[in-house]
Amino acid sequence: MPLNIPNIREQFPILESVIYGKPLAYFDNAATMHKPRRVVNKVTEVYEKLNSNIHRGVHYLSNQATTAYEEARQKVQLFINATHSHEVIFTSGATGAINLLANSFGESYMKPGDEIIISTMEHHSNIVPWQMMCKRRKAVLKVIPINKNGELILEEFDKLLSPKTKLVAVSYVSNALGTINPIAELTQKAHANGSLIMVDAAQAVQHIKVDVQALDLDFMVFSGHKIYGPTGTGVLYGKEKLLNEMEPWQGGGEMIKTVTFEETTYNELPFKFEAGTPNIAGCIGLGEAIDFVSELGLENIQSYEDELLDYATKEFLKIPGMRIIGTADNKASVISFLVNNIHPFDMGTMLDKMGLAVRTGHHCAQPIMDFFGIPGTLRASFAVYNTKDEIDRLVQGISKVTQMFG
Ligand code: C6P
Repeated sequence: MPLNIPNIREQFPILESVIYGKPLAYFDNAATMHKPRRVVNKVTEVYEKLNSNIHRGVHYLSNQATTAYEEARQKVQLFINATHSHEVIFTSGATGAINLLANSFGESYMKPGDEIIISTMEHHSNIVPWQMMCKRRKAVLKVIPINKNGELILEEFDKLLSPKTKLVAVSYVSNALGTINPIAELTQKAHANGSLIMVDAAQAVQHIKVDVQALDLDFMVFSGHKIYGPTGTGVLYGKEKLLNEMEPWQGGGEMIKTVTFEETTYNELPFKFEAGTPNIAGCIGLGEAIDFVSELGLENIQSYEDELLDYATKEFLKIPGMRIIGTADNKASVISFLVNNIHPFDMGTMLDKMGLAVRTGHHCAQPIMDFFGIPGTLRASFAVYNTKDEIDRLVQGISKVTQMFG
């Protein structure tokens, strides 16, 4: 069903911003997305009408806040099609979720000499926590290589799998290249080898339907702020059995059943993994963001964004000297690029003066930049509120800067 884009844009007050006298055209959606008014209002409403700590009080407001928080968990459950709502652990973001998993999984399952497989195209958040865990547990980190289009080399993945592989931790969509990885195939191969899989869906859930049961994922993480929700929110999904087996990472309030100075017993799921007061208003706001996405329909969002990606790719390639980094067959709405030898920072700064917000740098994915032998790229990433007119302005802006640099 075609989306009513002008109507969608009206729901995002920030899109009316004027930057250096020019209307804002925001292409930094992979870094964070803007929030529709209903999400902002929901967070305000929590503070104005519900504010109270959850799962603790007998009083009215505490019960109201607890109900709203747990309803948000159920919205996430339905959105990712988890079997139980207690398989949804609220975290501070994808980074928080991966650190939780790396610590708990490491403590519970990894022995010296065990192996974990990641890929060359991971975000630092899906590299560093595993490196730290491998150091602690004397485990081995292996890396799936990519080809020059920015796609995983699956035959090499097959060779890396071994009886010692405990976990495969890969991104669904690369933030720096836009590549959509063949998660169903990777999962099937990991499981056939007796290994578990964790999918970093930080750049996927806002574009593609991620059904954890259909894909048979063991773990999955994402960030709320990249799916039109508040910052400081995120999710770790895990299969009930695995979460039950795992040791908690952080200790504190809410994650305990009983505490004495001799011993502590832990709470049941999901609370075992949610020590301390969580981001109550933020998580309720994330539930509202999920409603926003679900009401538009992810398939509608995806087909509109695919249209933007195709259009932008064709128009970008008309610019002399344009080099797109990440040319996989299957891509989400992210374009990383360089033009001639213009430094991304210079181009990005000049585009900013035209009201065009793109990201520049290594995008927290330095191994990808090393692979392509470049210091960084410019990156334009599209959300459902972007338009072809905005892309035309971006193309004109890039062309103008290119001409200025001769
Ligand atoms: N990528 C980008 O501009 P946090 O910071 O925890 O919300 O998300 C971390 C993260 C994990 N995995 C992937 C694939 C990501 O893209 C990100 C965040 C942003 O590309 C910030 S560097």
